[in-house]
Amino acid sequence: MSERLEDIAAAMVADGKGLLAADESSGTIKKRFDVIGIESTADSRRDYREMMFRAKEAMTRYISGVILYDETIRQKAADGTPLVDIIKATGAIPGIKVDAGAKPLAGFPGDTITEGLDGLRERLTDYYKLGARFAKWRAVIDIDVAKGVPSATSIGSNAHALARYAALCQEAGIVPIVEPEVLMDGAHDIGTCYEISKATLTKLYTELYAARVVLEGTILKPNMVLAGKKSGKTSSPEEVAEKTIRLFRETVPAAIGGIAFLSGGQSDEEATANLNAINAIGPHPWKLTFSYGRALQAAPQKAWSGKAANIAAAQAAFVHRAHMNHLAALGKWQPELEQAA
Ligand code: 5MM
Repeated sequence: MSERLEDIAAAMVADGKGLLAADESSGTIKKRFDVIGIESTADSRRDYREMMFRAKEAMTRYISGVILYDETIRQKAADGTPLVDIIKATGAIPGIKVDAGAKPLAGFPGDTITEGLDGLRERLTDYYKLGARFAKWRAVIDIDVAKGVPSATSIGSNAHALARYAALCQEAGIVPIVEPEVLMDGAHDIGTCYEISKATLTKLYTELYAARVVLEGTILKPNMVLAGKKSGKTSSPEEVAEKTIRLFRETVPAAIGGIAFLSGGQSDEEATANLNAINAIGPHPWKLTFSYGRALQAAPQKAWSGKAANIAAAQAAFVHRAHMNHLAALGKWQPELEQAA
């Protein structure tokens, strides 16, 4: 495969394929395993992820790349094959989460700043040698309007950190996924999500330009424009699509390599229906696909439940969700396909 940043970025969003976000940090994967009653150990995490990476139909037809966690990129499968080699053999590209998590922003209660820039240049060199050709950094922007969250300082600091991260990635020959996640956890309405996402993306691209990041060699991983979960409102896919695309047309340069959404706590089918509606109102200046964690993994996780005997069923559940999202990335998904399965 070409090593040019713009070619790697293009491959990440090509042909209706999307990304599997399997980069849960140890704390997050433990929470997921708690739900299915599985102890989180290095071996159980390995077995679970190996199950997905060996789901050949999903990996060869629907998944363009996998975002890994530091532990996983160094792990070997039960038979001794490095997990990275299993991914590469399917034609998918290995990637790596390089941020060190969102921490409280001093002086701004309720806001966070994502850490991880110290020593990043050296870590990227190491990850390149381990096979990573793209990376991910997630900034977290919560919304609580009554409390003044997010502050302009939080948006500015996070955008600046994303730009410094992106520039370091490109220096190392690695495509940066820039993820400024405006959370859907709050009680806000869809219009507020739109405004906060607009302020965030505007600042992000100002910082990326200032840092001399080559936009063609980047992927944006954004939230969709949605009402907050605690608002009790669910926006229709048509409204989500219209507002999300309007937002991007106002703020996201056509030059970027592509867009791969996070699912952010939407149900599996909601995340698919919204992505489909977004692509159905195209053509758009960018490819728009998925980089889902929960919306791709919830079903296979439940089906697997830590038992070797369930591997085939779990892989089938993963293939199904990957297939549905592949169709949505092409604007060709229909709800009946879920029932049929
Ligand atoms: C898979 O979860 C990722 C890692 O989260 P932590 O660092 O908190 O463990 C997360 O960044 C994920 O890649 C994105 O949020 C997208 O995942 P969802 O579940 O929102 O699609």
